[in-house]
Amino acid sequence: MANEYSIKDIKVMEGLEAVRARPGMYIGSTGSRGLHHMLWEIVDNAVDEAANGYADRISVTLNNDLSVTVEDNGRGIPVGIHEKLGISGVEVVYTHLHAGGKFGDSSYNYSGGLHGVGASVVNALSEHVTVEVFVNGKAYRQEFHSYEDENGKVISGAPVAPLKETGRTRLHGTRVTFLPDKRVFETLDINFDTVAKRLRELAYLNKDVLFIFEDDRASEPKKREYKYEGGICDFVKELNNDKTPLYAEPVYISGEKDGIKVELALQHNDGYTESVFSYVNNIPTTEGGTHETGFKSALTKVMNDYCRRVGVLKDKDNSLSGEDYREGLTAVLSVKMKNVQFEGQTKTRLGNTEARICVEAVTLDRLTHFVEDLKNADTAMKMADKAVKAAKVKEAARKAKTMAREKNKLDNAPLVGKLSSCTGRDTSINELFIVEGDSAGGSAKQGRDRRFQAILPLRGKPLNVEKKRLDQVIANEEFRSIITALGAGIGNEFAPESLKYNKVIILSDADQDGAHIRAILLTFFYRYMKQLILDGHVYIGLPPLYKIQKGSDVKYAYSDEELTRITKGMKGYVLQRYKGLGEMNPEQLWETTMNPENRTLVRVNIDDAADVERLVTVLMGDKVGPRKEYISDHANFNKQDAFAKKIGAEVGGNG
Ligand code: 1YM
Repeated sequence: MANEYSIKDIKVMEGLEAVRARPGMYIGSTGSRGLHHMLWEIVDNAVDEAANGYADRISVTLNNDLSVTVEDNGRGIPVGIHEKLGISGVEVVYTHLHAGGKFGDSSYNYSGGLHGVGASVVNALSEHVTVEVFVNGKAYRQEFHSYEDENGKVISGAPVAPLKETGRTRLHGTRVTFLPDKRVFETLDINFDTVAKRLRELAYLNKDVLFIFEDDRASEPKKREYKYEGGICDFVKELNNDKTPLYAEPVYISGEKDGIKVELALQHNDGYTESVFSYVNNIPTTEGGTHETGFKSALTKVMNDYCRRVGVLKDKDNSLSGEDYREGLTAVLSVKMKNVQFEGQTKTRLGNTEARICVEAVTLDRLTHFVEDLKNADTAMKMADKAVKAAKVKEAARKAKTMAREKNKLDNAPLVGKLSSCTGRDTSINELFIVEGDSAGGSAKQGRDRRFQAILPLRGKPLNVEKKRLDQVIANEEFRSIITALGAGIGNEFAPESLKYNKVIILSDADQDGAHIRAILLTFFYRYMKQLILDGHVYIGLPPLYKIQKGSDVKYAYSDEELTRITKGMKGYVLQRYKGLGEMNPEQLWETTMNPENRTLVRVNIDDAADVERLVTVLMGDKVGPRKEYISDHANFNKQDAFAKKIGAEVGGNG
């Protein structure tokens, strides 16, 4: 296709070409993640507009032709002509890689993404992009496309024509439609749940903004709307939904200092777990960072001062620790700032020192005011009481822990409890199978490759850890044998470098009990060895559901769909449904579930800690209603285990 426009913009096109040449550098990957990243870049621009107070409605539509439309009701991308470049603001934003430091009045850029280059990156990696701007009663439109020139070279993101006024309108805002280029991406399949989950999270983090999500790709369109008037308070309430809060309304504080905006909502429940979810510029900081540190030290200080002032702590008493004040705490901390520095293994830890100073100062000031306000006396006292109890229990726990350690020293033999260790010493390849039931454990022990596979059978259901304290967990024999087998300690003392296995594989039956056991084990790892999951060591083994035998030919099916596929047109076969691992003989168990060549493992990864937390609560909390529902919905797992899928696990061939 001829293109009259791009000639004078050769330099610009070269910029976008660089994006084409190395898409990974700009959006991380050309797989599913990268594809979703494209959407987030455009959504970020709309969210910025809302965060600056100009928009309160953002919609995302997945269209039937696999293009995506994002729209906001803000000011609209500037349509005026850029002084130096001689092209419209819209065109600058969509073709100039470094149209960073914004065009109009330079306000915040909260988007954590590509700092203003996002739109041009999306354009560079799209087959076509249409930008529509509605402002001052007028509608404008510009299209961009990628095409092959005479030499077969792909020119990407080229304007088809300059921005054009197309008519009158009563709307205001920006509408962007883009079709990701199938020559760039391995898949164009945007995941409904991923988008819904993220938009919901954004709705919590940007209160009063309405997010509308429509999926028009299927024959039955789906639609979701999210809007939270309570913002992160609603988020905290939702996280505590299945628990028993100690006071009805979350504590909410907010403030701004040195250009950093801080928002915090917290509410204690009667459980023992600390769940702090922090964000910077709407991006989850799973690994925490300076802002969390600032919050935690301020909370400890404010509460210790309060406890002394009201006499909960006497002069002779030691101050309580931060952990005590955070027992049963659910909190959401959201910080908005410029020049964000991410650190850590997964680049999800905030590194900026000024964030610690600012969050600490704002929290100290506002939270002190809160607890000193007489109308909050009840809440403040409940927080204090909870911490005092926690401190008392901790002392008992400390003793129990020492005892457990002493006991482990005594038991310090290669054989830990019922563990059948492997013979090889290479911890980088060794695998530990945690197997439901003694009989399956026996088959696994006989069927395994003993050079690198160790077996730990579990008798019955392990203790439900949700409602237990660390000392009670350690006192439980099943968990103690897991802790000892892994050899890396527990809780704050977990030492990944001492880990004895590279893969920890949970093997349980494909029924409700199996799902429950799996959930309990994952909860245990999540609570007490989170690093094990973060480092990708935890897997779920998938045993087959059916054996299909015809003569000497044996096949296995891991889901009902697979069974249908295998048996289609097949005659005279014998079908066996495995009700449990115990029904398989050692050879079959090896062949189908343990042999790295054939098996399917699901790696458990914490993509969204908030989700696990919620899920875990539903499964483990004391409200039986939601739990039953969940288990019967999901216990029957298909090829991808529904539970694992829910917590963001990915299915991998043999891991
Ligand atoms: C559906 C995507 O891009 N909305 C959007 C983008 C911008 C503005 C408003 C905007 C920003 C500013 C001034 C400013 C952008 N403008 C620019 C740039 N929605 C979507 N809505 N006026 C309008 O930040 O100063 C980049 S993005 F650079 F032109 F200002």
